[in-house]
Amino acid sequence: MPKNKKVERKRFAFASSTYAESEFVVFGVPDDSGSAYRKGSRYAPDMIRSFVNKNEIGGVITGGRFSMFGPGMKKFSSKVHDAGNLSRKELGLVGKSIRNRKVSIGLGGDHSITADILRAAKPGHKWGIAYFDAHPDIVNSRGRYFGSVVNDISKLEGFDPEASALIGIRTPEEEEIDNIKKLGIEVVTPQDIEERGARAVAESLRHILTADTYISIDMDVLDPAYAPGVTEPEPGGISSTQLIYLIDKIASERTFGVDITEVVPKFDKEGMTMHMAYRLILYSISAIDTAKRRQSI
Ligand SMILES: [Mn+2]
Repeated sequence: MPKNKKVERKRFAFASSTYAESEFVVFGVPDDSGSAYRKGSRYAPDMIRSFVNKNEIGGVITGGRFSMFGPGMKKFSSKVHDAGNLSRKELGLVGKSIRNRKVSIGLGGDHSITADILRAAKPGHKWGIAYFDAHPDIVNSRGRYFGSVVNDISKLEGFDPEASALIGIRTPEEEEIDNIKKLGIEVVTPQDIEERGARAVAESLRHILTADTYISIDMDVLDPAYAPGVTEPEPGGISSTQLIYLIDKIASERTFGVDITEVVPKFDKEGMTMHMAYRLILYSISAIDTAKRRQSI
């Protein structure tokens, strides 16, 4: 353990850009007040930062730019800023950065922070979500907690359910099935991915996610074999390779934000869930960066 712990930086080693120059703004929301059962996701933002900063992460920093290899060994090079931790009330800063055309990368915290981020972001006239989760989070008998996120989002201005999808869903409640039908939102289960293959699923998702898109990842979308350190683990989830593949294929120049929620460090095994969360941050940046650059050529 380092002796002078107080000088440990609460930012990612790869986040080497100033806010003004940055293309991506990483921030934590250390708040799990919207969750139940196995609480502790409020520790995730700093624990993931510490884990990453103590381990070999690869990549090089030159001129405020961080470069490394993403999925499929594609090189990316991006300007990433870490804005530190924010309370739910301070998320206006994130909204401002999105309106300044920076991509926000949020780290929960429990999944209810996603609705708060989008409420602050005011993304505009038409936008959708790619929502990776074991649970549909579309309860409407109760609001503003980790089980009602999609229902809360559906009330925001400009949200288009037809340009949105719930991916990896496997343990709905009865009222959630009704709400999914009412909203008319696309659902892709792990069974669908098994049957159709990730490639076909990614292609159909690209036809659905045609508006500005926010990608939200509840780490329980993964099988507990890949991500044991979550609030509510559910067997029968997707693999880390499938998740990375899908993010890589659906992220586009229209992706305005990503978040990763529900990591609970105290239930993690050998840091594997935190390591995956960190990879997802960088691979999301890689995928969005690649899409934007393709667009600008
Ligand atoms: Mn969730």
